[in-house]
Parts: sequence; C-alpha cells; structure tokens
Amino acid sequence: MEKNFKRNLVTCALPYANGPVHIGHLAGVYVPADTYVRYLRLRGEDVLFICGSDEHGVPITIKARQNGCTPQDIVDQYHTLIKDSFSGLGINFDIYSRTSSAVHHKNAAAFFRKLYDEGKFITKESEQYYDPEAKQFLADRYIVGTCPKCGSEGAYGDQCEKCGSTLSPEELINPKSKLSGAEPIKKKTTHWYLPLDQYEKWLSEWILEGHKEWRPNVYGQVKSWIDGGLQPRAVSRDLDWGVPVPVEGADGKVLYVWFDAPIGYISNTQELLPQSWEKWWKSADTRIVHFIGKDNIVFHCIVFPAMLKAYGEGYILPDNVPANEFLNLEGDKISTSRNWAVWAHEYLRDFPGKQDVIRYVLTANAPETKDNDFSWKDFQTRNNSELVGIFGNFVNRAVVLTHKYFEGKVPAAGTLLDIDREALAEIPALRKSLEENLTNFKFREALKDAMSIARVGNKYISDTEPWKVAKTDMARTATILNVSLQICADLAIAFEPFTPFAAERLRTMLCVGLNAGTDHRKGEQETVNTYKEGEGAAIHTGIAPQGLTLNWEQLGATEILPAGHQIGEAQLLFAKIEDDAIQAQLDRLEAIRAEKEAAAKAEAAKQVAPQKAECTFEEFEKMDIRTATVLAAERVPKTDKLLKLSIDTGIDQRTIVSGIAEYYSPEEMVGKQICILANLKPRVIRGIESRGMILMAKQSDGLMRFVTPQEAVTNGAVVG
Ligand code: B3M
Ligand code: ZN
Repeated sequence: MEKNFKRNLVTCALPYANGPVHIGHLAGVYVPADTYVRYLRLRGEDVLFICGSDEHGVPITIKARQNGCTPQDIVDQYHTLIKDSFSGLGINFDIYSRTSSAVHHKNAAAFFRKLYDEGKFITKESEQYYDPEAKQFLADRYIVGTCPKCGSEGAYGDQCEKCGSTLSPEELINPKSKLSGAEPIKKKTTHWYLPLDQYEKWLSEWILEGHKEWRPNVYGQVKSWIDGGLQPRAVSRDLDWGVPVPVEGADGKVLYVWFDAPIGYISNTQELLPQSWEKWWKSADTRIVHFIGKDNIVFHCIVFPAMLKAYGEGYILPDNVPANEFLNLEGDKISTSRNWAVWAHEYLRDFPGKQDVIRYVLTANAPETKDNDFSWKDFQTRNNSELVGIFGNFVNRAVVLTHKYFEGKVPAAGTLLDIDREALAEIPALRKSLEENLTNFKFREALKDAMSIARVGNKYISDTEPWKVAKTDMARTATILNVSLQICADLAIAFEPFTPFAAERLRTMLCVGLNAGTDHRKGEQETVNTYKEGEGAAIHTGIAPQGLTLNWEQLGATEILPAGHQIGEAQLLFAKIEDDAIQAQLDRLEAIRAEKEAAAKAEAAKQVAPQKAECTFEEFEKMDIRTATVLAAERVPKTDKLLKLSIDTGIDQRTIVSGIAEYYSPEEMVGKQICILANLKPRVIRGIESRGMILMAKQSDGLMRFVTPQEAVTNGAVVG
C-alpha cells in the first residue's frame, strides 16, 4: 500500500445507458473495483469511488429510433436500471451520476472551449455521408447496405454483423440511410481533432518509461498504439444528441462521446464535492485508479491523459489502469444483441439473497490476464462446494456448538496443542498474501487466500471433532471452539471486500461490528461512513451490541473474540443452489442458442452455390440420366447417413447406396419415383456395390431433397 498518497480516487468505466449491465461488465470492471475500494477502506485509506452512466453516443440514438422514443427516454430507463443493479450487488459508489446531467454538460463544454480557445485542437474539413432527405449527417452505423464480403443485406457502414467484417460506408453495395432510406451523399463538414501525435513523446515517457508495472495487457496495448504512431483524433461529431460543441457556427455538432465521457468522471466528482473536488483531481498526493475493460484502454491511457495534459491546470494522471480482459458465457462471446448474457438485474431477480455468490464466482473466474468463461454449472459447484461446503459449514459448526456447549459465549481457551497453534499460525501468512494480492489487483489470487482461511478453519474443526471431544473433555472442547471462533472472526474481516453481504451476516452472528473505513456518499456534509445495515456493506465503527468492533489489523490475531463474548444465533451464510434453478438458466440460453442456429441455417439456406465452370453439350450428353422407382430400402449398418436402395431403372433392377438417411427413412423411400445418373461408374460403398447416383437438390444449409418428375413416367425414361 503506497503510503505517500493521502487519498485514492477510484473510477469505473461509465456504462453506456443503452442497455442493462451483464456479468461481463461486472467481472471486467465493477466487481473488482468494489472489492478494491472495500479493501482500501478497510485499511483506513480515504477513497472516493466514482461512476455514472455514459449517456451520449450513436448507439443510444439508434436504440431510441428502434424503440420509437427519444434518446433521453432510453437513458432515463437504463440509467435507473443500471444504478439499481450496482447497488443491489453491493457495488457502492460514492456517486453514480450521468453525463446527460447539467453539471456535466456545462463542465464538458467548458473543457472543450478552453482547449479550443488555446488552440489545442486542429480543425479538418472532410467529406461525410449526409442524408439529403433527413438533412442529417450520418454516422457509419446509420448507413446500411449489402455486405461486399458475404452479400447479406443490412450490413452497417462500419461492420457486417453476419460475417463480422469491418467495413467502411464506401464498401457497401447499394448504401441507404437508416433515417430516410435515401441514398447518402457526401457533404463537406468541419470537425475538431486532438493532435495525439503531439503528445506521443510525453505519453511514451509517462507510461512506457514510468509505468512498467502496469498489467502486461494494458502496457502492451498502449505500447503498440504508440509504436504505431498516434494520429489526430476527432473530438466532435455531426449528431443531434450529446453535449453541443460550444463554438459559434457549430450547430448540429456535439462533442464526440469519447471526448465527453471521461470528463464525466470529473463532473461526477464536482457534483458530489462542489467545494473540494479539486483535491481529487489536481493534488499530487491523490492516487487515481481507473477500472475498465480492455476495449477502453486507449481512451483511458492515451486520449484522456492527453486531454488532461492539453488542459493543464495541474490535472493528475492515473497511477494504474487495471483493465480486465473479457468474460464469455457458456463458451460463447456475450452478445447483448442476441441476449446471450446474464443480466445483472435478472440475476438479482432469479437468485434473491445471492448477491455474494455472483461476486464470488466472477472474482474466482475473473478475466484478469486472459478472456475467461462463466458457466452455470461452475457457478452452482462453487456455491455448493466452496461457499456452503467449506465457508458456511465451518462457521455453522463453530457457532452451533458454541451455543450447544457454552450458551453462545466464547469459551476460554485452555493450553493450546500443536494442532491449535498450527491452525492459528497459518492465518498471518494468508493475510500477508491477501494484502499483496489485493494491493496488486490480483483479485482471483486474493480470493483464494481468503478461501484458504475458511479451509484452515474447516480442516481444524474436522480434525479436532469437538462434538466427540465434548463427550469426555469439555475443557478441550472449549479450546477448540475458542480457536474456531477466532478463525470465524478472521473470515468476517477477510471476506468483507469479496462477499460483503455474507461478511455482514457473519459479523451479526458473532455480534461484532467492523470498522470498514469511511465513505463520501453524503458529499461534503460528513465523511463518516453512512452505510446502513443490510445495504450490503460493513457494519462500521462498532455498531455492535457489546461494542466489539473489528478492524483489518486484527486479522490473524489469536484472540479477536475475548472469552465471555456473547455471540448471536446461527444463521445461514450461504444456501445450496439446486439443479432446477441452474437448469432454468441453461434452458433459457439453450433456446437462444437454438434460435441463433436456426437463423444461421435459414440465412445459409438463402446462400446459393456459385455456378460451376461451363461444359459442352457433348460433355452433357455423356451423362445418362433416367427415371427409376425404389422397390426396397434399408439403412446401411454402422452409419447414420447411408441408405441401400433396390431400384427398378426400367433397364434393370440394381442397388444404389445414397447419403440421404438423415433426410429420408427407408419406409419413406419405397415406391418413390426418382431420377438417377445411370451410367456413373460403379463404386463399392461400405462393401456394397453401388451402380449409379440418385439426383438430389441440395440447399447450402445441407438440406437435401430428391428430384422427381412432377407426374409419374415409366421407369427408364431419359432425362435430358
Ligand atoms: N461507455 C463503456 C464501454 O465502452 C464506455 C466507458 C466510458 S468511461 C469514460 O462499454
Ligand atoms: Zn458480411
């Protein structure tokens, strides 16, 4: 823990308010950030935890058009949903505001205007696509046409969602405006650009020289951007939704969303702390940490720092940007458009009271150094075998037995045996590792350390078997339960950053409070913590019946709970998750997967195989195609694709083996009149001599149907 900083400003990427948040967002950004903030607070650090909705940008305007409402309607709907999802999961920002706020509009416009007045921008005239009917410039997403790569309709000006190709509007075949359907025209327009190239040397010194400790995925991406040569970046757009460009004659132009959004961090701070915000953004003794996903690295490590550098006035820069990779779901990329996601608000609805479980599982599987996968089976297993089976089971036995044998009072320990000392001695080492990992943003490893404390407790109580010892030696039982309860108190501290709701339940069971630091949610009126019980946060500053308040420094001590301390009734820390709850989630996803496959098949079926090379009439005449009737049919053993057909060709009766078993049963084929290539050279297929080939019509999705004369003709009729 660097002590030369007086305070920590922790930000989370501002989620776009054009949809709910899902487990990918939570695993990538919000759960690790909240874990980190809770830990810093536990260590007595002064932390400001900032986030809010990112409410501008083209996707929001597209969603508004799709829903037939205004962009403001869209952001109002999702801002509330997202904010409630975060607080429902105990992700407790000091402020969760929004970039459509008046404070932000004023602040972002002023930020732009200062850079503009000081000549920090360059202007460039360029030709952009324009809708002559809607009289609006068109962002790439607003232009649709035929994909030049795969031919599918509805490709966007920036990407074809069917084949995934990255496109430019110029490449689209038959481009149309999504606004009016008119053909877009090119029109001159002027925009302002931040000349990132001018900051290249400075960025290289600041990051590539100064922050070699940043995560390799972050450092590597920044390095490749800088090595590739930074280009001027547009900071304005032709759009009617966003922060208007505060320059005369710039009607219809707004700040580019990635210029305005990072300023949102500052606006949100100003909104919460109107008098004292600057110490969080302009003091050298403030440490800034940005939690983001890997797709936001360039904006947080290159663009936003260059903006702050250009602005001057002592803005400080991030000390670390621990970006996570991506989380997949059941082996597939999370896709909001295909609803292939686990939505935070739906999780809270489907698994009430299990906020900690998703936090725990997403931390255990966090994509910290590489993409990772979430599976519902793993979710259930980790809950049932780790949280219930180890953590919950250990605590339950220690608390229940203390009530059974000692009326719920912590019994005095007698002489400790080796097994007691060894168990207690493991905790300080685990605490040290826990602190190192949490400080270095290694949350997966840190969670293992915390879980190891539960394993130590569970093994200790299983090995010492107080329920048996109690039959003969109550003094020994007292020692065992005293040691067990100390380890329970360790868990009540160590798990606060990871599973705050369960940690709070455990502290209630132990009748202890926890000094988990202060927060700034009350703005400048007070900085003393204002968490209320049940808000998924710690009980702070000794709100405990006997006034026993724990703090981080006690983690690993041998006597946290003094003898005689009265503990509360046992309550369930974690409940088992049954198969049916998991199956319901898997069924939902299976239906989505089936829908995707059907859509892909239908799309594939529309594709037509290109024509083969020309052939001459003479070549065609070599083929002897005849009508024939199927007399008998049977499956070929040990295959699921082949039928053996006995057919009457009018010339003779013969056998043909055909790969149509997936589409026709033997019974269906008997009596059918078909067309065959009669003079195909005989082949032995699976030991059967096949003389000829059945003519099949084959769709590009693989579906096959046999070709038959529209009305019956005699067998052996020549097809030509
Ligand atoms: N709205 C989130 C995203 O790219 C983006 C973050 C802004 S943080 C200033 O999904
Ligand atoms: Zn395509």
